[in-house]
Amino acid sequence: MSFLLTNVSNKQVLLDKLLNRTATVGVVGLGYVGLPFAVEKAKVGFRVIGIEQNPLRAKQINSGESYISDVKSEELRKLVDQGLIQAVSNFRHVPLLDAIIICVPTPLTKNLTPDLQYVESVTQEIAKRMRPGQLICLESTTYPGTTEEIILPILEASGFRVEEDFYLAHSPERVDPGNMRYTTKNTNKVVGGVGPESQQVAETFYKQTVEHVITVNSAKAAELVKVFENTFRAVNIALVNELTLLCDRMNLNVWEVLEAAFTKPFGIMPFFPGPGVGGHCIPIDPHYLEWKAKELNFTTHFISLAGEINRRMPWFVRDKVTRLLNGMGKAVSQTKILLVGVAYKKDLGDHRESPAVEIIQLLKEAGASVIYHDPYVESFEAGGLSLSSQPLTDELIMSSDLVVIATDHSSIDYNLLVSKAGHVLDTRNATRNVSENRERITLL
Ligand code: SAJ
Repeated sequence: MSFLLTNVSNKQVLLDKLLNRTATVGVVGLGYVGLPFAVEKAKVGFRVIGIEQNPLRAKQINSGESYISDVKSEELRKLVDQGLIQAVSNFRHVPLLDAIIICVPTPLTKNLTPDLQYVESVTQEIAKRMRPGQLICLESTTYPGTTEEIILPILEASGFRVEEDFYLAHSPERVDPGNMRYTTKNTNKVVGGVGPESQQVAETFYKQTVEHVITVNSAKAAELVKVFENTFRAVNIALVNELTLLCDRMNLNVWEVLEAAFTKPFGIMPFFPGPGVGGHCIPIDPHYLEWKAKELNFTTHFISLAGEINRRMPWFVRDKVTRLLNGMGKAVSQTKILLVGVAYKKDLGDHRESPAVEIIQLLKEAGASVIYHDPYVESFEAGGLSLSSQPLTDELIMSSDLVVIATDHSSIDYNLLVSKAGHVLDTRNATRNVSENRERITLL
């Protein structure tokens, strides 16, 4: 009888706390997923404790300073001042938490295999301090099976039992950094519990802040939903990148072809070529599925091929630069190249996995002197490079043998850039509205 009562009271107590917003929510990892999530939970009245391993970031949060462009500091400061958000750099508060949401990075190793070290280490820390009546939910993108095969055993090593003492689910993050239309609050959220009790608790939790919660029958299904979403993008981006390589050989303008193709009012979706695929999602997440499929003796051809084509693009850009300079009678090793944009996508300052960094490396290896301008990236250290953004002056543009547009930031005056440049290689069709001096522009 006592077991039955405990079980019913565990879940009911937690559900009541979630419904009346008296629950304390823990968010492990206050990055581009965790911090917006923490703010949304605090805005509806939950007390949120962010567990952020970087003490500098934790300090910034506690002083109401946002380092994520999608979170405004004044909004964060208000919630911190109300005592609704605080950040710590340890796991001491775990026993106080009713819901613990894991939003840590899931990178790849050098040979494209999943690196779950952050997920495993935070789960270990939680397992040491967990208590009955808690919901643990993984939001990090990962291969199907991670929640049940990796997280669950670590948590149950504590002696507690899932579905009875604690509840476990996966709810993939769906954050499009810089997207002002779709936010953490209004983006449909998929939720999959490891069992019916966990499903009910997780669904109740997310319904407190997300307008539409979509439930699937397992954590594994929820994990696959997300990896499919990113694979869908990687494959379609690779398709238009491959078309770009073919159009280069056919001497056709791929941008004109695609623009015309996307006038079809049904059965197509716009994707555009680029200098490669950056960010911490699209170039990475599909390989989590590729790796897991191999365990089942299954080859995910589309993922492998898409990755191979997308990773080829920086090399194609270097090849195009070499041909352009050759046409000017200039050897790459004797030239000065100005790269405009190093962020992995427009109007953001994130340069992680950015193809622009690899393009700089390749051009420097070919002997070129390369400088960059990016209004969002003051300086960066990556791939053995340590560079700072140079002011985009007329002199800088005119003194460059070639300008390469690698990121199509909206704030750049492309008319002015082209009017001052000797020649521009535009890998993003950022100059599509430039009408004068078109002869100075080569598109990818
Ligand atoms: N890219 C292209 N051509 C395209 C679209 C994108 O070359 O047509 C490049 C971008 O320049 C960028 C990379 O691909 O380097 C990734 O672009 P992205 O638009 O997918 O942006 P992410 O990775 O910041 O965000 C994506 C989300 N984006 C969208 O859905 C639009 C979404 O896939 C995920 O919610 C998110 O990753 C994530 O966290 O998984």
